Amino acid sequence: MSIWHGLINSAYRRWLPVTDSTPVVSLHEGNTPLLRSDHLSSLTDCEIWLKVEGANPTGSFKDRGMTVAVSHAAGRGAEAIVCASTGNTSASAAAYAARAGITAAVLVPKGAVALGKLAQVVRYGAEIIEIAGTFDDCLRIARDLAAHHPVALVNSVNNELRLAGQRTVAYEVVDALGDAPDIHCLPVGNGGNITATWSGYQAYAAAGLATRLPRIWGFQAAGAAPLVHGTPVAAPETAASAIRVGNPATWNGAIAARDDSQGLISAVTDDQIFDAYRMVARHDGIFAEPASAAGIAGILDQRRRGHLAPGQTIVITLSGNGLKDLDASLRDGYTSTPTSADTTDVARALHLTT
Ligand code: AN7
Repeated sequence: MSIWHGLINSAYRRWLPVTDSTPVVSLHEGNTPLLRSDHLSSLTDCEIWLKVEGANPTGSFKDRGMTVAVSHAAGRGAEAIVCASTGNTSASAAAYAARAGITAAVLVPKGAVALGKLAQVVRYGAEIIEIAGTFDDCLRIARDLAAHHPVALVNSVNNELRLAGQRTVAYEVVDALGDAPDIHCLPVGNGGNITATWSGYQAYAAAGLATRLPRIWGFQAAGAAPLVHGTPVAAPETAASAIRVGNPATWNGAIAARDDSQGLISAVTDDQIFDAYRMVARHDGIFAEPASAAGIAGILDQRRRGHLAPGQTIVITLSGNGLKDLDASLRDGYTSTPTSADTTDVARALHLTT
């Protein structure tokens, strides 16, 4: 039996920009479950697989890139890393920095980060800067800081290290399914993950490890869909806070992934996202954060519009863990039955009459 020790210590190491002298900063990220969804498969007449990225150590796909970026920062002797974030990047950066003994500073839009992500950053001990602005403002400032001060930027912008790590999701999918799927769906915010996922498939196919390439279908929230409209959105709005991005930094990469794969980038409403969020928990047993469900909302939307041919193999990235955003789960309240601490009372509440 082989035991998983994280991406850099796995067979995927040869795909990563590390050398023997690069220290390994890892929380044993990667190797996430790829689960078949019986429910979504029957709804779409396709074969649907869910890549559960919320199973990563800090609860999102960001850990794949962060292990590489922070390992390099540690190898260079960096004392501080900085990132802008809608939440998940900051949680991941803070955790890997803690493990490396490096200071992390995270720039987040004030009042716009899910509480679980903030709670993570607090515990990992990062310096938290809450900016009166959007994620896009945070990213602009983080880039400025890195350009003028001795801090390493660990956002995925122009960051081959982060993207190289995030490519591994495609390798895992091909290795699990035996080849690339027909379609890979995922949520799109800043554009890094769609770019990395597509280039991962390309790299594997170029090496002869996959015989074909998937179409990449990316989905943005309707109120934050600059790539769909072809122009930045000044005041992006969606309850799926992870993808509330108005001016994606990896704009060209996202568009290239769409066009080169003969795929699409489309918008889904918050209602569609939240319906999908409830559905995947209720029917597949996977608690994913709202933004994560955009890929499911998207495939169902394409199906409803008659744009999804039956019989295809489809992988959907569920990018983050539902525990990160408890407000989203409880915002509509919940029903429960109060009882006394008495078995008979509980049995009656459960309608167990015999
Ligand atoms: C759950 O944490 O951008 O298109 O700063 O957390 O690569 O940005 C998060 C993005 C999808 C979108 N799903 O990925 C951040 C951040 C979840 C996310 C995305 C994010 P990109």
